[in-house]
Amino acid sequence: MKSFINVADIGPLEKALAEAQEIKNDRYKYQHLGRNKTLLMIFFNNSLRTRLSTQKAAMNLGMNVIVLDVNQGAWKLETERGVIMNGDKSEHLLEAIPVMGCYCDIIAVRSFAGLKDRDYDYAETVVQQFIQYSGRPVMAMETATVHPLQAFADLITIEEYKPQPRPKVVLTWAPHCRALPQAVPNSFAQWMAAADVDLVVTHPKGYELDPKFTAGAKIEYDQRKAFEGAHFIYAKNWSCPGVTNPEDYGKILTDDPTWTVDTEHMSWTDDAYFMHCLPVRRGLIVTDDVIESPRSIVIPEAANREISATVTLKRMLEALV
Ligand code: AN0
Ligand code: CP
Repeated sequence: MKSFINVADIGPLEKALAEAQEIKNDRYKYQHLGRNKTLLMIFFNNSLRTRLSTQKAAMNLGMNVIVLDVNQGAWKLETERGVIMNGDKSEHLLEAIPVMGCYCDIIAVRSFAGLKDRDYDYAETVVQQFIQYSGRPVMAMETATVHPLQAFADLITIEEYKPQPRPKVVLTWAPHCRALPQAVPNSFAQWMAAADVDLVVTHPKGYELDPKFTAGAKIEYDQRKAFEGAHFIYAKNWSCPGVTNPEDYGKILTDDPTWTVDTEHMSWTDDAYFMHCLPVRRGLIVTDDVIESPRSIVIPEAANREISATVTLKRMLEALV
């Protein structure tokens, strides 16, 4: 695998899931693969799970790891071309990226959507520059539009907990006080569409995700109808993707509290498991009762981030010449 961005990059999902199980049984099995190989993790945004689980995965594989928080201690980076750099930014990404590539074998990048310019975000401008100029394979640790390590971990979790073949999986929008990216729901929809599940996406009007990610999913605007018969409820907030109204891109269109997942919502389902990628704001996305209930699997879901990252890095190491 050269870079890891989309579901197609991992190949057949049954094979990836079998490898996840193999790693789970012995997470140090491939420790020889990473000997004298270095992973450089670049963070433009905050992280708890991605930072820890990806670093742990690299250590499982015997790699060396360097972590750089671009906003803490590095030079402030300019990302646009053609600007006169007389402001607070001391270095251009176009020099910084090839320099970063000199010190590692694989680069992992976290760079969220700016949520101001849809074309800039959806062209994956920052990550494409890493792919083009670093000379290294790039692993997405949540980019402007995708979060494949999360979606892969979600798939592993669903595989482990599903009560029947082809379970009903519901991705539901829920309210939030700050505008959030669409990367998590985009990747979740993309990976579920490729998996053996029935995917229903539910959200208020105006929150339609980019159809390139939701192809194959059923869109249901009535949240109650969507929840009926569900085996998994996957809650997430996202800001307006700007599909129907480009000028609303990145905006909060509603904070309707009736979309918060509470025990009544869960009673509409077929005793569904509750999932969320975390971090989650209680009282907005989900109530305390639901997230603390025995049907909440947010912690095993987070634990599977180590597994998805180990399988992914293993594949990337195998592809190095
Ligand atoms: C981020 C998001 O919604 O994309 C990261 C989630 C993994 N969440 C926040 O910024 C709170
Ligand atoms: N789920 C997830 O990616 O969490 P972090 O933002 O803490 O890494």
